[in-house]
Amino acid sequence: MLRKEDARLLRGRGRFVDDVQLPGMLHLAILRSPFAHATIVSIDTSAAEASPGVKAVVTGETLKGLGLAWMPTLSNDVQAVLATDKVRFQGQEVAFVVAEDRYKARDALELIDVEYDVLDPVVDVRKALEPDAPIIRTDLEGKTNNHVFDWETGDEAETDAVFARADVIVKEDIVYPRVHPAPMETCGSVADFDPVEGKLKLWSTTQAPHAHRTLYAIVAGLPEHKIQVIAPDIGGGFGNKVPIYPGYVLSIVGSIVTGKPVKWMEDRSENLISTGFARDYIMRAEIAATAEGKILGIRTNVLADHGAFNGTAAPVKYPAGFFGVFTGSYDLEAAHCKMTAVYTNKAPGGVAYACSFRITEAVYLVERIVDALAYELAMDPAELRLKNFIQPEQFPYATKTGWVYDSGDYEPTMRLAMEMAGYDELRKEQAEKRARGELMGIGISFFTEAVGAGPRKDMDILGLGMADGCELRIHPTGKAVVRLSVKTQGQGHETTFAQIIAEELGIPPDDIDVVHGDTDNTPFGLGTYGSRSTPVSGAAAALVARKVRDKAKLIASAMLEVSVADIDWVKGSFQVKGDPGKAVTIQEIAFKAHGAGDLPEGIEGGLEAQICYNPSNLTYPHGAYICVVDIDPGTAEVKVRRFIAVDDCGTRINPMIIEGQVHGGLTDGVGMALMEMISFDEDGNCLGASLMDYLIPTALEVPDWETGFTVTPSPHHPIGAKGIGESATVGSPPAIVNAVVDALKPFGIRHADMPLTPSRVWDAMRGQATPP
Ligand code: MCN
Ligand code: CUM
Repeated sequence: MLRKEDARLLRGRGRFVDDVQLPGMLHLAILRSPFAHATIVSIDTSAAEASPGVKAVVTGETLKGLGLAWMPTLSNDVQAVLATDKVRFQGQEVAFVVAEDRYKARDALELIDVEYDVLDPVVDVRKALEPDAPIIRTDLEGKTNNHVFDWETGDEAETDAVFARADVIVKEDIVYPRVHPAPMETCGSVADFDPVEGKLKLWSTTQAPHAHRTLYAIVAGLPEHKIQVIAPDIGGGFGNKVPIYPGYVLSIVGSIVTGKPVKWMEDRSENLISTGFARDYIMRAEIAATAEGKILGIRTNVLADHGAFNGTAAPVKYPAGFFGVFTGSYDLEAAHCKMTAVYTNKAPGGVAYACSFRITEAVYLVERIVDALAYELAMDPAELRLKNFIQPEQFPYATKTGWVYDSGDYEPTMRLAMEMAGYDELRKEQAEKRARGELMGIGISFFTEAVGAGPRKDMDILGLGMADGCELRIHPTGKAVVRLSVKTQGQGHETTFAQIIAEELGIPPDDIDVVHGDTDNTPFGLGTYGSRSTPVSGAAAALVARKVRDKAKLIASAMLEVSVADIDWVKGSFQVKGDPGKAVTIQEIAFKAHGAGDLPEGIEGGLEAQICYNPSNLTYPHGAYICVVDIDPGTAEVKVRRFIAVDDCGTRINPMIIEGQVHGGLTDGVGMALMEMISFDEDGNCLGASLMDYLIPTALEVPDWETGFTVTPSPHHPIGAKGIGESATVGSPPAIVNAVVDALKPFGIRHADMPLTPSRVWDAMRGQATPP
């Protein structure tokens, strides 16, 4: 089925936050810190206030008076809305101007005079905990270092024991650099506070409208029923639109202060330097195995750069997200991880860019170190993986770090990818080319993801349990409206959720309207991230439709004048058993439910239902990726020649949409593996503040993707579906890096860090790998 939303999006009729125009609307611009770390000595706003068209200039001091200078983050830390004491990263919010138009607001920013006293910044994460490191979070009482948290999973003693009896141990330092999701639409909001009604309407770029509304209620002390959060069309989220940014809060303050609607829309540089980054994990990985290549254990030590505020958006009990699945798709005897997270003078964030809550980092770690092991054992990396897979009869499989994989059948997925690639032929071609001095590499990655957070007993964000509501109403003529708590950012929910209902009820998908992204008109739920929409809300949609069908059955039995036990559900209608000619369609039942005459005793009129779905476990999609690269020995440029991706997301709802999700994620992978990285100079200046410096892939850098699939349904999901939205972003970077490292094998190279730009590959070829 083609995407329903494309009728409007392809004709330029989408309605994004920046399309919202309200009568009398004013525009907000934010003054940001030019320094990574500096004390604010004074701020003079008088010239800005006198600038033409300016309606308000607000600093942190003003917010302090209102008790709004600080706000909670999604990770139990606090973040400055506007800096009061000092600035902690370049690009941090210092003051804002509200003016008649965007240009006047921006011009007035230049007139704000801030005197800073520059402090030494903490830029190198490895030095953040040194005793003489400057202390960033002086706002936290008694804080005498830059430590955020320590976290540990698995069993250290058990892991040490398997390492002690291993024949081979391979150790590698692996860096997953700081990257940025860079959605096409940047973040923004329009706030409209009505002082008479006391009601706030907030259009904003949010992936989680309900969670945001509850937090605004708690932070600002506004009554929750007087806040309406609307996420209209979103031009890509990729996790960038999960956190609450100071800009959203400032537009609310701006509207309250001026009594007018206020729009804030950040530009590309603001987005790149100040909103939620991704990754930034420095990982020491060790793998232990027998001489025959049976993997015994993995251990890792991670140093995590969280920036100036801990603004990660992970379930409360999971400060490192779902990094705990770093044991991957392998049946190990023991595993252990120790992590330390620190503050640095950089923008906050951490969970974004299709990471499945940090599974990107976990999969990169395990798939890289398994390849390093194959290198040491002189074993084929495909063979090594096949030898160590968790076997189908072991599911549900409890990992050594406490996760229960719901289902999986890895070998067929791997074999299909190898067959599509022509793996043996490729190895032959490579051997011939190597003999001629040509650099060709073949890289494999095999991943298992954990997506679909909750269940609520284990998972919550700031105390809000991770479950999702769904409401379904069938109109008298048999058309329907379904209301979701999740929010699409391009994934095609208006199509796929209609398909789920259609499949359950036999109503054509075009007859089903999907309403989402408006807290006044949808049931409560935690929103879209971690590829949880299909695993959680998709389950809710199937179950709410079944609830409607159960009621329809009672009405059908009365209409057909037979007992409930004597009717069957067949494709959109209830039929009398053994007499298919006697039947009523769901549309006829819907009319009866609203129509003249009596309904059976105890049955209320109408045909609708509502549900809140709390998943019993996550879903665990998997996939096998094979990448073929050629490296130009003269320029060290890497060309991805072929990429084979076989994904297993259980039951597939819309194959075309899945294909699109996979293509997008693979393109992300090429970006991260070969060109993307946010870097800083020693003063903490962000060097990736525009798309001239922060490179993202285009059609020129990507091959024609070759995709395939296997289907291993989730046993606990009502339709057996698992998530797919982040699989390819998670799975592809290691395949590409493994391919590049494989191509460089003649140089004796076992590891090289992303992004594998020509200069890094060049240095690696010359045995002088650059420190990351
Ligand atoms: N789908 C399907 N069959 C399945 C699983 C999924 O047809 N077995 C369909 C779904 O119905 C949905 C799409 O594939 O239309 C993605 O579903 P799912 O895996 O449930 O992921 P979400 O809808 O929760 O999307 C979130 C995920 C995340 S977390 C990021 S980050 C990301 C991604 O989706 N951001 C995206 N893909 C994106 N795609 C676009 N275009 N824009 C983004 O911002
Ligand atoms: Cu980790 S990015 Mo998505 O979960 O919105």
